[in-house]
Amino acid sequence: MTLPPEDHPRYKSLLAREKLVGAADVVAKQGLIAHGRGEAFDYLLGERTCPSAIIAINAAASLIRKASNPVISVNGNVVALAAREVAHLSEASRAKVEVNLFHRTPERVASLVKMMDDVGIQALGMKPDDVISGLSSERAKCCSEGIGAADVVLVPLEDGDRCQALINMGKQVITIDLNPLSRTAQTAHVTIVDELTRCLPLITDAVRDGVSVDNFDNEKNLKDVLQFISDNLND
Ligand code: PTJ
Repeated sequence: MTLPPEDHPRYKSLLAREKLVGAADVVAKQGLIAHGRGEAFDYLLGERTCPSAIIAINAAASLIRKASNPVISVNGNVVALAAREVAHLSEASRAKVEVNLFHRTPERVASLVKMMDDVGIQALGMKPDDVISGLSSERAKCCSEGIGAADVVLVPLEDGDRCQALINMGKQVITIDLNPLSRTAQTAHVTIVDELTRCLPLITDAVRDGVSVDNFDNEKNLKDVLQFISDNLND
């Protein structure tokens, strides 16, 4: 990995790109396209965590805290960008971590499980023995002790169809997606419109602080995000 100079005005952004490119064996090529889309939306947000995201972060932390069997589902982008942040959230919440891939190959799953192992997390995913019903993609393959048994699932950088399938199975779904208009963002119970590496530590802090939220309206929250973007553009 070629590290960008720390005084570069776009250091964080360049570092994220280097991490993804440097992990070319585990990040799907399509994941680079997904990242570029995320970057564009982050510009519109002013590359900061907006107030509506904080509300969603607290709602997510509350759901994870109160869950009997929370699971963090990770893909190539998530592990390449934020393995350590995922590990911290898993440790704080006792949520299991499962590698669940759209572009699934045994080699990619094994490498991603190894990367999570390197940060102290024994991730599930190597031996799928269950399915997410209603999905025809490879992403249907999951583990009975992970996503299969989960009551709350955090699915960052989701590709769309799985969110609805998990909801149809009766699970509470939290997503992290910089695009407030994506199908996943519009479908999840809690959508955090924020950058992955920026919001994961905030969710972990909120879990540690014992945050409890009773009323959360995802539709209203997404409208507020769009208003925030619009105000941002007008300023
Ligand atoms: O690793 P695999 O095989 O499971 O493949 C994963 C990808 C990323 C290819 C797959 O999930 C995919 O195609 O995702 P999409 O449909 O492009 O959706 C990803 C969403 O995440 C988009 O709406 C992006 O705006 C958003 N996004 C990208 N990078 C970030 C992000 N959101 C938050 N933080 C980011 N860093």
